[in-house]
Amino acid sequence: MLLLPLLPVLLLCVTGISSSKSQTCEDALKTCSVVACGRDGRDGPKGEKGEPGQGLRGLQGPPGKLGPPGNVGAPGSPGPKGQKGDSGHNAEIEAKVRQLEAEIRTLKSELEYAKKLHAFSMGKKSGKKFFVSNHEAMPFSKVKALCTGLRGTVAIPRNAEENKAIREVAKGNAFIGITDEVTEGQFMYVTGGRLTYSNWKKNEPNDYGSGEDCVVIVDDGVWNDISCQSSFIAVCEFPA
Ligand code: MAN
Ligand code: CA
Ligand code: CA
Repeated sequence: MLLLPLLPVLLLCVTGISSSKSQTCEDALKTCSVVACGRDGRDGPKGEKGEPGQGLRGLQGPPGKLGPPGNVGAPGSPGPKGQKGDSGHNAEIEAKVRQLEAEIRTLKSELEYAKKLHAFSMGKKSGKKFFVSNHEAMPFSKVKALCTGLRGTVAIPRNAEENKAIREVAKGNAFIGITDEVTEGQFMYVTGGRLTYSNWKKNEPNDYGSGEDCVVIVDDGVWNDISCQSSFIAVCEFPA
């Protein structure tokens, strides 16, 4: 009952406080002789979103960061067939081949020179066949094998000149490449064919004793038929 006469003053003070937001309750105590100071009330509910502003739209910003890579796609269809490639080459091997080719050319040249020198030293005449002997006596079969092994044939005189040459090369009695081993009495060249030249000694061939099927060049170049198993000097022949 005691506060009742003060109510108008209290109301004035409350009205005064509420009219100035910056005025605290303590401030109100300075102006009001009577005031009741309590705790602040709770916050009110949030207001509704306001209308969009009326200002100008801002400039577009820079592009954002690159996103993460996508999944690997399915394989594409095969492309068209390419052109044929270069044949493989190896510079090192090619250089070696050129070096070997050069060495072969040098060796061929050296061999030609050595052959010419050898033929000259053996008295070979240009365009004439060439006779060679080691002056060793042996059976006819050995003479054939020796000459074949030297890539030649048993010496055959086809004319008087060659007959003389063989005799001079042999420096003794030598077998020549003529026999009647196939048909008795029918002398043939070991390289094939019937005789086109002969130089038989008087009364030869006589197929003496158990038979004579080989031919030896004797004395001054005349021929005698003789046993193929007997031994005479080997003379080989090489082409002109
Ligand atoms: C004599 C002649 C030749 C024969 C020889 C065989 O010299 O009858 O015809 O070839 O003997 O040693
Ligand atoms: Ca005979
Ligand atoms: Ca004889």
